[in-house]
Amino acid sequence: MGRAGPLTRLLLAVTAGAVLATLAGPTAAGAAVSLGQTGAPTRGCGSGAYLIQSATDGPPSYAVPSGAYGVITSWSFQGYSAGAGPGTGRLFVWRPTAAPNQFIYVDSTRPEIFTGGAVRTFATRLSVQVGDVLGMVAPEPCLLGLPGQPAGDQVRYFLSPTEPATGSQQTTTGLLSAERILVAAKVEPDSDRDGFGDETQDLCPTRASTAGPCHSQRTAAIKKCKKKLPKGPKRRKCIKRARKLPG
Ligand SMILES: [Ca+2]
Repeated sequence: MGRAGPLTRLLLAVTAGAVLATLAGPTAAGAAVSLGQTGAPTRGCGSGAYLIQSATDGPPSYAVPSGAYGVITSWSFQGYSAGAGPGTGRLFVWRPTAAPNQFIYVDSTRPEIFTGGAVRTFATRLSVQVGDVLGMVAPEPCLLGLPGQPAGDQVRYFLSPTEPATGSQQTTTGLLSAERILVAAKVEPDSDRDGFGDETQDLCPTRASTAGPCHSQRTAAIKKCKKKLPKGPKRRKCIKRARKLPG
């Protein structure tokens, strides 16, 4: 091979920039990350097929990374712009097992209506664990399967006339190679494991007992001292003790 052409050099520079941006970004501190990818769908998804992105040949990953994750707080999809129209679909989350063709059904979103040719993002709240992968059920085209896709991209699927129960283990009956489900999701940390994403859904990410504002123990205790005790040394002592509580 000869020297890298201008386009190759540009791509290398862009890639290097993206890597630096990633390293410099807040992801290392456990900020929200994006899973999967959107794009113009090119292949049908089979109207009732439960699709699972069981493997990817390269980034972006469809699996929840290690860390304090989390909760899927939104998901995105670009509707098909021809044929029967953009249609509807749901995001599913699956937990891999030791058997490559068996997955535990974790949770799913409600059906959402897509927009043809445009990416739409939908709010949701799905608790996930490290290693959980994205899946989808959509009657309209939702797969990317253009020639040249790496063979290591794998979508497993099964058909079911009724929806499986959450928590149930399902066996996939089909395997599509060189395919990606064009669905993306945002997963946020959930440090207190209360099922609310710490960045956009949980106003008190340090306490599992509430997703509302953190009530300061200190403020509450000082208030109690003032209500309970008349002005004097007892009240001052009470307040002094209360000031040592977490704010
Ligand atoms: Ca939380």
